[in-house]
Amino acid sequence: MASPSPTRETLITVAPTGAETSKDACPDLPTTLPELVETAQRCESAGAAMIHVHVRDADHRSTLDLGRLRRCVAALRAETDLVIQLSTGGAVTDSYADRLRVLDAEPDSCSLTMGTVNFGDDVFSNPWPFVVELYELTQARGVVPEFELFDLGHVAALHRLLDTCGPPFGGRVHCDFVMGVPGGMPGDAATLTAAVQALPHAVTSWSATGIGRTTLPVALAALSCGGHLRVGMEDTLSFAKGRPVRHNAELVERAATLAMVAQRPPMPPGGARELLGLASAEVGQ
Ligand code: KMH
Ligand code: ZN
Repeated sequence: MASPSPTRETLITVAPTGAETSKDACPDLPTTLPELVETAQRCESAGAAMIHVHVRDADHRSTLDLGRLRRCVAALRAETDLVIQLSTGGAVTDSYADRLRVLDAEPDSCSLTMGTVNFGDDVFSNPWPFVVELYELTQARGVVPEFELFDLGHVAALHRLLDTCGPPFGGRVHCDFVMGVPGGMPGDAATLTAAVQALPHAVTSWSATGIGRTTLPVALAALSCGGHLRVGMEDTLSFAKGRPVRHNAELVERAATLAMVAQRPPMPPGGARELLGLASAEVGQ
C-alpha cells in the first residue's frame, strides 16, 4: 500500500443522523433543522471538523428534498465552521436522479460510495455507470468527494475510477472505510489493515467508522494506523453495553479523547479544509 503519512492531527467527522433509524425508535436522533444545528455546534466544540449530513422531512423520514438540503447547508454554514458533507447515498430507496441532484445544494463535500453492497436485508445500489456519473459531476461542480468504501472490492473500484477519470476536485483523495455493515467488510483491525494496504497511492487521507459494536475496535485500529475518525448516531446508537447514546457530542468527545491519547489531537475545521483540498480551491475561486 500506500498509506499516506499520518498527520499530526486527527480529522473527526460526525455523522449525526443517517437515513435508517426512525425518530420513534430513537427520540434523541437529530432530525429537525434546529436539532441538527445544535448538534453540529456541540460536536464542533467537542472536536469535530466535518459533518456528514442526511436530512429528514417534517415527519422525520429520510428525504433528498432539494429545498431542505439547501436550507440545511445554509444553516450549518451560518452557525458553524464545519466542513459540510452531504450524503449522496441517501436511503436504499432513493433514486439515482435524486442522489445526483444533491450536488445542487452546493455542499463543500459529498459522500460517493464506490460500489454496490448488501445492506442488512436491503441492497445499497451503486453500479459503475452511476459512480462515474456522480464523480464527474463532483469534478464539474467543484465538490470534494469522500469515497465511501464498504468492501475491499470498493477499493479496487477506486483504483479504476482514479485511473480512468483523473483526480478529484481539489486534488486530494480522501476516503472513508465504512466497516461492520451486515453485507460489507467486517469491522476489525485485520480487515482495516488489509484495506489500507490496498489503497491507491493517490490517496492522501482516510478515515474509518465501525457500525454498531465495531465502533471502538475500528476507531482504535484507525488511530494506530494513522487514519482519521468518523463517529455518530448514523453508525452507532450504543455508547456502551446497555447505555444508549444520548447525544452525538458524546461520541465526538470520546473520539477526541482517543485522538488525544494517540497524541494526534482533533483537527480544527481549517485543518480539515487543507487536508481535503478545500482551502486551495477556495483561494482559487
Ligand atoms: N444510508 C445508506 C444506504 C452515504 O451516506 O453516502 C447509505 C449511506 C452512505 O449512508
Ligand atoms: Zn451516510
